[in-house]
Amino acid sequence: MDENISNINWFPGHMTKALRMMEKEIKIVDAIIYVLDARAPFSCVNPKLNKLIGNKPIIYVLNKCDMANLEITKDWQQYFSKIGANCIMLNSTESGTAKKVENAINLALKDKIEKQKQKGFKAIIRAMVLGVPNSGKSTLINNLCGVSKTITGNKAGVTKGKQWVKIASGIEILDTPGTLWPVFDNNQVAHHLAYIGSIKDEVLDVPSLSLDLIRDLIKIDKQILISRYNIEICAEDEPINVLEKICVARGFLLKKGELDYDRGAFAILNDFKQNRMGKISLEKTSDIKQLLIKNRKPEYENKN
Ligand SMILES: Nc1nc2c(ncn2[C@@H]2O[C@H](COP(=O)(O)OP(=O)(O)O)[C@@H](O)[C@H]2O)c(=O)[nH]1
Ligand SMILES: [Mg+2]
Repeated sequence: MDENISNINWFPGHMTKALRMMEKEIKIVDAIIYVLDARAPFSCVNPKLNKLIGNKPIIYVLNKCDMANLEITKDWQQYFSKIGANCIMLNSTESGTAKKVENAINLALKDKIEKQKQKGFKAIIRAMVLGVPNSGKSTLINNLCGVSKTITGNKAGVTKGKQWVKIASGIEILDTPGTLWPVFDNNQVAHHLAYIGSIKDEVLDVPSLSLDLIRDLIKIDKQILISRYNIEICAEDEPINVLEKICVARGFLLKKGELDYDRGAFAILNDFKQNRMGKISLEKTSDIKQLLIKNRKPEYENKN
């Protein structure tokens, strides 16, 4: 798997184009809303965006917090506040909750708004929404608007063009297409991004990715798989044995009674994506040291 995933072309031309668009638009932006999937906040930070963001204030959103382990997400929020970063937990699909983001923007830009007021202007605040594909950027913006102005979908790369959206309180928001980065120097990051649906299935090796997911889930808590598939897992089981057990339990069989590994692999990855295994966090704050490798300091480490 490690070999495969580093050879995938997940950086198609439209992402280069998107980065160019973002480079241009970021000049007029006052703040960044950085949408992270709460299940894998570390992996969602794009190391290539550090330079682009510069010193603009960042509001980190731990989105999809309804899909992650609540205690672990709270730890992440604490971690961010300890390093002086703005961070909020959010379920963007719950209507009205994105007000928290609006409040955070107003707070982060308090001085600018005040200065504009003193000059007799009504401040217009512009914020750019960044995040890997499928992290919930468009859903968050829809929530802020109260209507479906942007297109959302549970598939990497649904947002393509440039879309400025005015939200009620004098804040304009730019949705951006999710961007990844050309080289993953950390395989764990690549795996996590694949599990959460940021990398299109079409470019992934689904069978071997499913074995990685099984291995990772057993590490977190083997009960997750035992309960979901009603199987037994013994200490000597390799991921492939677990996949076989899942195929048997689900009746994924081919004509001659052989196991349908492909179908089993697809089911596991899909079950995780659809949150059918419960609230699972792939990354804890205590894993940071393990996940950090040369040249991949998350940008929030550099803040303050
Ligand atoms: N459960 C849950 N689903 C979410 C949340 N935010 C987004 N989604 C779902 O995630 C998928 C991708 O969302 P989208 O906004 O298109 O992601 P984008 O690619 O970052 O713009 C959609 O199916 C959304 O309904 C959230 O906070 N909780
Ligand atoms: Mg989108």
